[in-house]
Amino acid sequence: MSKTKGLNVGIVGYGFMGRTHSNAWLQAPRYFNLAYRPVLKAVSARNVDRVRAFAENWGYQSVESDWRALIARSDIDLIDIASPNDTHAEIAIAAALAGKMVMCEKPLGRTAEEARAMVDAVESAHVPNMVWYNYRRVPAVVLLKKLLDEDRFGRIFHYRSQFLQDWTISEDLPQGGEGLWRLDSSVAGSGVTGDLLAHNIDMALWLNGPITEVSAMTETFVKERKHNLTGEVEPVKIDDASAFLCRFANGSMALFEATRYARGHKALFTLEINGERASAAWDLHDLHRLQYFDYRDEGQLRGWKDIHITDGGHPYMKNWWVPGLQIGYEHTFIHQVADFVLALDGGPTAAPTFRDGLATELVTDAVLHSAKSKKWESIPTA
Ligand code: SOE
Repeated sequence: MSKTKGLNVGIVGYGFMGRTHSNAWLQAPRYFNLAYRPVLKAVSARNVDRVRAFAENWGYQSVESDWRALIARSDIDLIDIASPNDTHAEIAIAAALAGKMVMCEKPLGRTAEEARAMVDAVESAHVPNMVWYNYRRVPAVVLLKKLLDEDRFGRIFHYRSQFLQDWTISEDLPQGGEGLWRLDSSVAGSGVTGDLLAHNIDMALWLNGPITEVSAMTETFVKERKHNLTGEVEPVKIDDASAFLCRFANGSMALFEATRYARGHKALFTLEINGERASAAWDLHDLHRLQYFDYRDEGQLRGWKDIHITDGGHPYMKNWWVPGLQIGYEHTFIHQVADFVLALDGGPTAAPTFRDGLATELVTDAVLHSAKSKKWESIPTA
């Protein structure tokens, strides 16, 4: 297949994620040898002036002010959903019914129920689908997955993971509307459980297998905030912080925590895994490094290795610069596009699929239920 064959992309949304996705569609064919060349065909959003400016900046050929019009177009192959969470299900289901491929920003839906309807839609329509859990494609994390698959760790005892931020501490911060819809539960679905812990859970399910049961607690530290759309002070219904204990099917036990109230931390996504023979740790603030300890090393030299993941032999790195030079956040989205497009050309199925996204939401739903019931909740299969 020649690189001249276009993959026509129509994106919904022009916020933070609209920018990361657009950049990825543009850059992927420049760094990866792809059989299809993504074409930025159209962008849809309600504000016509702003959507035009966005289209001009990123090189979209046309604009639509209604996502339904975008889906109705016969010149669009793939719908990329980069709009707030309350729009995901309706758009994805309509796109699948129209026979379009669908890529959806995380979390898949606001609830597992919404996510399940989305899975049913894409699977009945047999359309390629993927959720943008981008952190799976940090090269250091992909290397960790490879080391786990090579069974270097032996039996896994522990997994622990956090996502710490501090941007909602001020009581004066309003909720709702552009940029702040993540604080409005009717739009977001939940607070940090769906927004941040979902990343930790997606990665954990991929690295360490299914979670069987959870016991959780959540807290809303600021109980009322002015709503940007109504102008009224309204109750805050999202979780500001969320923590849970869980068991994995492989017998390991785990601790997860996410908050927007950890003063000084901006996006500190961490994980550590402890096995019988080896341990590893990674964090997003130092994303190009993997910490690795192997008990089988010679005793007098045994210790934690700080591996700089920039060699050509490291995952994805041969497509970038020369050894020693790093890549960053935006590259994780570029890798995701590259893998999705490679899968269209006969490569391995690109995960996380919508069904994988549902598996994460079954855990986030159970976390929210457990925090209310104060009981252990078991996790159904996706
Ligand atoms: C929230 O601040 C947020 O932007 C999340 O919505 C993203 O998914 C995460 O990657 C960074 O933090």
